[in-house]
Amino acid sequence: MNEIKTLLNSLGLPDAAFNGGALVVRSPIDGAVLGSVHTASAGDMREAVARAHGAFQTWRTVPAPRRGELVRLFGEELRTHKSALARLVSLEAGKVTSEGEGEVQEMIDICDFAVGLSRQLHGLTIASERPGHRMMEQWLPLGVVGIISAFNFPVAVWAWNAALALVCGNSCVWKPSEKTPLTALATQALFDKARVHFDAAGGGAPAHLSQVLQGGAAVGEALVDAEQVALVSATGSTRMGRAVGPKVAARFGRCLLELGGNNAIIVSPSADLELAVRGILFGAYGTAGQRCTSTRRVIIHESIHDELVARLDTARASLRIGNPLVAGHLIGPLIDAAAFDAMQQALAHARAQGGEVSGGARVLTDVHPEAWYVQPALVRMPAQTAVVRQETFAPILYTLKYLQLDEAIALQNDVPQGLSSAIFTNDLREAEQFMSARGSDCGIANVNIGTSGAEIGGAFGGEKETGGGRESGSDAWRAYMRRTTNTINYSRELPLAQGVKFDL
Ligand code: UN1
Repeated sequence: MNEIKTLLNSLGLPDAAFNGGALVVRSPIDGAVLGSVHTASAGDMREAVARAHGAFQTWRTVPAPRRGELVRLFGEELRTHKSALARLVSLEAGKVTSEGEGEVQEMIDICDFAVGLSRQLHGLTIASERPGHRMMEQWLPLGVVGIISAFNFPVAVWAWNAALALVCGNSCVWKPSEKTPLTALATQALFDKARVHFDAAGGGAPAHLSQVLQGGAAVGEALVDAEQVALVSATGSTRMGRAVGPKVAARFGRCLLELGGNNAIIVSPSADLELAVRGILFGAYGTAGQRCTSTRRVIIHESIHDELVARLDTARASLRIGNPLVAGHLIGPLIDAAAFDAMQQALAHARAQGGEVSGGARVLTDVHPEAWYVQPALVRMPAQTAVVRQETFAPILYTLKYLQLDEAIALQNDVPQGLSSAIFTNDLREAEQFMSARGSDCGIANVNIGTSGAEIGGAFGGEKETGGGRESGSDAWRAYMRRTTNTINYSRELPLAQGVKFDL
């Protein structure tokens, strides 16, 4: 308890911020209570959105490179407090130390990216058909951006959204997962610090530029329903996305959805099996299988199937499971009992559907009776049955066989989700086919690396039930701006387009 108090204080949170609230926070590491935070009501959320809308009126007029300076200062706070925030991510989300640090690094990276972007945000100039006319497009600030984030990347995914939204001239309102409220409060505190430094150096950032409100579905719903929220960016389950999408569409708001994945790796006969084993292990079992990009399926050519599955199974059984803060442990706990139940249910279905299961049992109950550590599971499946086609947020890897690449690609695509995918091959034709129009149907298609652990420089997101949104790098910033097309007449005539005559 003392450790967490010191940690949270060092991140800028006063005791009152994490004591005496209605939302009790437990660490998945050992089930210990970390604190209790205050929750908001739907009414509070509506008021927060109104304040954010006020902040937007000012912020949109601040030059974009100045807005970038605020994000740069925030990135500096993240650098200074990287290890403390990473430790909090481990305590609250159960990530092993290196992955907790990687999560904060991902926040720093997107800040850097956004700072560079703040001097660009460029539109096109377009040739006009009329003499003495010029056409161009501009990208202008959009409004209030609502961010709903999940427990598994409790702060990085918010940062992808917030860093871009802020340089684009928007204000943000954040509804984090109820499972990870402390990392959200700490991140907000670091942002507030950056804002104080920004003000000291000239200022211009309104008070309610970024706010965080804790609570359950009702609070999230108030955010989704608020007319003044121009863009709702939501990360979570497909079920959540199905609830959010139509509500935002009904009021003609914009939605950016990052939902479930059911990511596969194809391993072809020419693959470097050493690389493939490492890529598959990290993808399937890293973060205890709790990434939206986690590898859920491996589709292996018949000629190497038995050898690769045996190697994977041996390596799987040797992965060190335990307290994620202890050096050397690679697999931390599942987030909670519900995650464990879902995993066991999926394994039961897999057995009933012909699967042969290795691992999957609960472990470390003697040391951590109130936590949910599991052996990673490998399931040899006879076919891509119903359970394989669904996303289970746990370390389960289903293995499947193929003979022809077309068949492997068809299997890879024959799931409702379309986030990430990969092929391990040294055959150029196979690699190119996999990435082509008749290849993977996912938003991410990798060659000789796994499905998870994307860099921030690329656009991140996927198709089908994954929701279609793109966040993070490339031109994902455009989702946070509105486009205007401008036609300017600098002649003394008024020619109409398409040769239309309307002479008086
Ligand atoms: C998520 O699991 O919601 O590509 C995001 C990755 C990370 C982000 C995952 N950079 O695995």
